[in-house]
Amino acid sequence: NKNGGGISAAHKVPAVAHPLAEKPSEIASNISYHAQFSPHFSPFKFEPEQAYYATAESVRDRLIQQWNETYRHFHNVDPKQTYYLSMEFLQGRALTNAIGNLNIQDAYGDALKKLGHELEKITEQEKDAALGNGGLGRLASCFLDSMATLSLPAWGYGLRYKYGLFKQQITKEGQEEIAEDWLEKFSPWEVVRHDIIYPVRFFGSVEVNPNGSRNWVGGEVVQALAYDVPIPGYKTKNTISLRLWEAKACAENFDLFQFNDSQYESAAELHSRAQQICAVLYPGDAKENGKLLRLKQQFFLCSASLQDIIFRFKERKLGKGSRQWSEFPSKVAVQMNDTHPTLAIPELMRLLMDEEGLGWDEAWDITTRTVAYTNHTVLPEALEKWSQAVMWKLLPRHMEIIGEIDKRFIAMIRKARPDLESKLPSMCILDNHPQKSAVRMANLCVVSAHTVNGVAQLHSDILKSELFADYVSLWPTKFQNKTNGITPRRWLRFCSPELSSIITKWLKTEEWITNLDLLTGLRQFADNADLQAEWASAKMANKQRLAEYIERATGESIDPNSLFDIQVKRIHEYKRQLLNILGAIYRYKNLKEMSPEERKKTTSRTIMIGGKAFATYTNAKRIVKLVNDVGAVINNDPEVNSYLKVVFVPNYNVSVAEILIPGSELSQHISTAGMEASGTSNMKFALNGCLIIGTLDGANVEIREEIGEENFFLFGATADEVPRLRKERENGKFKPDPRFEGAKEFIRSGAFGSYDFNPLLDSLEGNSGYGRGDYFLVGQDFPSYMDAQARVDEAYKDRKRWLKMSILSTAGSGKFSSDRTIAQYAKEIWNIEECRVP
Ligand code: NBG
Repeated sequence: NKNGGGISAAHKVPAVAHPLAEKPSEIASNISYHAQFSPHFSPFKFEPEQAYYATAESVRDRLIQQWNETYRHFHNVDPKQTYYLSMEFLQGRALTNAIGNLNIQDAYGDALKKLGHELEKITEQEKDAALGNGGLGRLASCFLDSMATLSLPAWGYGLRYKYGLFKQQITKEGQEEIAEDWLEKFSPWEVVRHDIIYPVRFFGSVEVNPNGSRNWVGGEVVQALAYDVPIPGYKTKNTISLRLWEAKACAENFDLFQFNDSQYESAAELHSRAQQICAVLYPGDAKENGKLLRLKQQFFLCSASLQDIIFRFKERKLGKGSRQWSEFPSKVAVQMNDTHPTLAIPELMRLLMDEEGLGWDEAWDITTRTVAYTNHTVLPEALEKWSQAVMWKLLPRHMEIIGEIDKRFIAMIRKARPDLESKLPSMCILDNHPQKSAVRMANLCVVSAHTVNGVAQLHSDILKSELFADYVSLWPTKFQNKTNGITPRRWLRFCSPELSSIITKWLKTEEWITNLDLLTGLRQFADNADLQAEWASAKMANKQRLAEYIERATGESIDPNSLFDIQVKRIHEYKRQLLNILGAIYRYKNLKEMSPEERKKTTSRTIMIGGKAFATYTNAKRIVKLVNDVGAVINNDPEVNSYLKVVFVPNYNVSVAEILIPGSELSQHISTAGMEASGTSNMKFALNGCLIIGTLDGANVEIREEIGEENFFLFGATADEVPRLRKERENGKFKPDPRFEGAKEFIRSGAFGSYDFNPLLDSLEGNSGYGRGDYFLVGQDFPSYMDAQARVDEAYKDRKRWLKMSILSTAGSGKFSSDRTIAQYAKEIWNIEECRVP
């Protein structure tokens, strides 16, 4: 065995020590025990893969102890609890995080050494749990980490997709999507709860009982089975649950008679239809049945979670008698992560009325005091609208309830606020447009939720002044801001141990890991030569690790002495990767025109761009192709490739981010102002001492405030200028910058190959309109972007100044801890308190 330990190590030490063993030798014996007695592979194999599963299982043993204690404690104390409903959780890998949160990394490192393995290599065996698309899903995962760390009584509820976000492969054609089978072998982090299972109905009809009550009957019923994932807190015993539902057909739905009659497909049909529900994250919804499947997923999550929440509420009886329903909102807070779980509203109404026998007024009072809604975007295409026809078919009882909510809302406006009557067509829930009648999910949320929040100050202001402006005078206190945050455990402590040690050394405490505001203590040392030297060497180590990764992933060798400039996020026109690559093209053109002497005076850069394009988003895929083709030319041009490289980082995901972010020096957050609700990677980069070039958009605004405007490379139009600029452009008043025209012309000339990039370039021309006429103002912002880039080049030449700015970035990032965000949700929206396991 090339790892040294191998077979003999795994099998010489069968005796299992206590699961909470602290000595490396005992931990080693626990790991060996799992390799031998929780076998998933043929015996006598102890390669890194087997070592990973055995290590994960031994860590899980520890978690299960704390986890059970947490359940018991919550049960006994019976506090108000928060339930975070989200269609997405982008968890990434769990092993490093669990070992780190339990603070046992050294002991596990030593134990694995005894077994002939290296912890770092073992952790790389784990597949990312990618049950999310991007920022929204990763935010949910950071929130869980903070809820556990703050010892809050809280749960995450999601779906157990078999295939998470696709794997991105780059071929000659550009991006190719490959199914990512994260459960291919199994996940050691989930525990199936065979006793937690609820029926969820689809289709059918509404039956009216003689007493006037209504019941949803018929249709098809599938079972929701719970899989729990432990979420350990940092420096607390509290370990909370992410409960993921899986869909199963009931045994009685399997038609044995048909099967025995050799009609295999129809006999198994319900089974396969049940399996479809949790098959993939975000099924394509271009066609009707894709839309239906997505709606089924959303309802499945809401119904199973609410049945579970109600079960728990009823199970914990106060004293001897049973609980009063009126207490429900003082025991339960439901947070809807975007509009995806909006069906929680009519489903809670239905369960309370039809299953529990409450009247409308009481059910409505309970529901509205329980649910809160977070908006994550103002992009029109992301605001969900479901066809009324599809909804009537799939959820007839819920459509009755939604109709009634709407009717009462309209009546209330007419009575209490006749001044708003003219706004009703856009404020009400049902859009009864004859051809495309729809249910507006965001309106249902605003009408029903006690609180609506945006995810950064600017975004929350825009919600109040534009998207939801009409509701503000009606419910002035309903709208709040909760600026996003990120967990400093995963995004600094664990992904950059070198920088973390330096911070701890200079602050003389580790407390910053749970009280991130303490980072301001670094400000006083920003000029200190010793700190700067240590800082530079940690950054260099991270850059080297990143360079090695890039070489492995792409074959491209990059120079760690060049400026590492990174833009990683989903590919979208509003995020303007196109601005980045046009800037790179201009830089290349410029370098080509310089003399060798002049070139030597420039700042060498490695521009890295990564991110996935939605499978059917053609322009986004063209951008991926363009970045790759530009890279192929520049990186192979011996005249300039020691001054500039452009690398497309394939298959960007959480674990790739954990390598890229610590090694970054400059990162780009350059969306058209007003369009990026918050952004969260901007926070991760800044926390890691990376400087930002960016627009006044989303959380950039607050980051710049916190770290100081002199440490932020600002450019571009502001959100309030954007409508005017679009108008001016439409009226032919826009005069493009020659540098912008030159960059586009260079692509058109075929300098980057024969692929037809014209549709992409054409989107930057012509009259304004969504997706054309340069709606995203790339040309408008290009000159100021290039000027900001020139300031970056200058700043980078001054080592001391750059290091100072880098230290000040980290020092000013305290506000962006998700601990702060979650503490605000807990206090200002959920009204829940710490419930710490003794
Ligand atoms: C995204 C926004 C980001 C924001 C995250 C998390 C959606 C619908 N929205 O700007 O685009 O950071 O949500 O709030 O994915």
